[in-house]
Amino acid sequence: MNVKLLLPALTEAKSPLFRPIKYSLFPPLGLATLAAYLPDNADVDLQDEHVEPLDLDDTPDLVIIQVYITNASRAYRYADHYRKRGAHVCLGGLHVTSLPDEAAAHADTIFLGPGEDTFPEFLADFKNRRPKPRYHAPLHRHLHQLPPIRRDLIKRHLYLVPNSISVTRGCPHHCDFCYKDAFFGKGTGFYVRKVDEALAEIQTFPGKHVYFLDDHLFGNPRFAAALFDGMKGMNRVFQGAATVNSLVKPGLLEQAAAAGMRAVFVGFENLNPDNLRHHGKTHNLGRNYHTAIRRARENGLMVNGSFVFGMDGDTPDVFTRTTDWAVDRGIETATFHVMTPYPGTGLYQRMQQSRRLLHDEWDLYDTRHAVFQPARMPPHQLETGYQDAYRRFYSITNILAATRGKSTPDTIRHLAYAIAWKKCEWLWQPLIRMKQVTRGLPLLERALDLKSTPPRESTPPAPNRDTRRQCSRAAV
Ligand code: B12
Ligand code: SF4
Repeated sequence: MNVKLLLPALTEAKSPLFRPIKYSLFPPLGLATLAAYLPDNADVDLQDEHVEPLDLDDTPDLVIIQVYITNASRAYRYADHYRKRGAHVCLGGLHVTSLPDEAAAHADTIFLGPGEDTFPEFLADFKNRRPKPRYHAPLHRHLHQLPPIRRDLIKRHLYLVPNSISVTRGCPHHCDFCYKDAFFGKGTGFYVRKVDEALAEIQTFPGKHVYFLDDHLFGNPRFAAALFDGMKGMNRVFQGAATVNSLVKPGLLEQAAAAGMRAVFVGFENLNPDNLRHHGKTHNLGRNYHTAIRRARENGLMVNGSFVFGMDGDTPDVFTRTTDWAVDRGIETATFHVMTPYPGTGLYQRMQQSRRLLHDEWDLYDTRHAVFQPARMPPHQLETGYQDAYRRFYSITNILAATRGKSTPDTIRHLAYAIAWKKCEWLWQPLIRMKQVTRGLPLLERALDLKSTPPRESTPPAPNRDTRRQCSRAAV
């Protein structure tokens, strides 16, 4: 059997305005996970359009396509193409789960939810020539004794971060703008691998660096503690995501740092507690954002703060207030998003009911465009404010300002990391073109692992006027 696994490029990834490095970071782990269930004698080809031109001139028996919202139109085109060539086409992933009927028009079989149970069931049916048109993930899920992910199918040299791994699925929380509840539905919404199996997979990685793609690496404290314990002495440096409240609590953060964690992605989302409450981000409420950042720094971790603009309480000054706050707090890197109501989420339903959605051009649901009517500004102001926030946060003046009060090693690390990420397209683009991007990995490892010491001050830096105004309203 010839099997083709495809990750079509996100539409924005093909725009000349976007930075190719962002799309050359992670290999298609979901597809490599599914490939593990294929029979040993299958001839398997995995292609990721973010990093290579697709070869569509073949005639596979089975085609597996992963669909995100902004690659949906491409995914459907490729699906139609292969169906015309006689292949059995399977579509799955976040967008298919959100809008199954839309996807079903382009597929022989669609899959709703995670694929660990449904894909092997489909393969058995396919072998018996009785494949169903639709498979729903069961309500009770686990990740025990997964077959080894087919990492041999991943072209490691095409990615900056080939050692990426997911040791959990989902998240224990329920923010209404997030894909999480839409994808996991009423079934188990947060579950973890066996620690030994996760550690065994990490052991196979060459080099030092590991990137955990999990939504909340600290989400199950017992699991996380055992994982970090097992990683101690492996001589790894790693990055992952955690929530504000998990960083504020003593214990896990210290263990993570001792095991090699050097950077953490944190969803601050918004500085206004009314906004957080409105969107169900209750685990951020009443938490001290400053304490989370200070504790991360004291434990030698850099912070990548994630922020969402366009919530109903956001007025046009939200952009400068947020960037000033992030700079004042010394955050190393920031990711900004225009709030985007993904189909299937609570936010989407509310927007639809109140007729605030502007259109359903999924290509533009990329967190860079305003696809709904914001409450307190016109849509174009939300988009330009978002763009200004990036420009402002990553201006050389603000990159330097954000290092204020840091030790020399922390300052060097901060500058190396922020500048390499945002100011070195001239370096990344030729490396990507020459298919040599992995050469950047030792630099990343070294930058992450620069020895870090606690900052000189442990009190919050004096807020500027805007920030003080914000903080008096916010529980941060
Ligand atoms: C890596 C990643 C990316 C990569 C994607 C390319 C790649 N190589 O995969 C890059 C960097 C390009 C990216 C970009 C963005 N991302 Co992103 N990303 C991720 C991340 C961290 C990991 C994905 C992963 O590998 N998961 C692990 C594997 C095992 O799971 P999986 O891929 O989902 O595959 C499973 C199932 O989906 C299913 N499945 C998938 N396809 C198929 C097909 C078939 C046939 C079957 C049977 C099953 C199946 O089975 C697999 C095994 O269970 C996730 C967070 C997460 N924890 O998943 C966010 C995530 C997907 N990203 C997200 C966001 C918001 C974005 C951005 C908008 C961010 C931004 N502002 O730029 C953009 C654009 C996304 C878009 N347009 O839809 C959101 C959700 C987006 C959404 N559509 O709802 C997520 C969920 C993070 C979050 N918690 O909010 N991202
Ligand atoms: S904490 Fe993050 S991953 Fe979890 S539901 Fe909220 S936004 Fe989604």
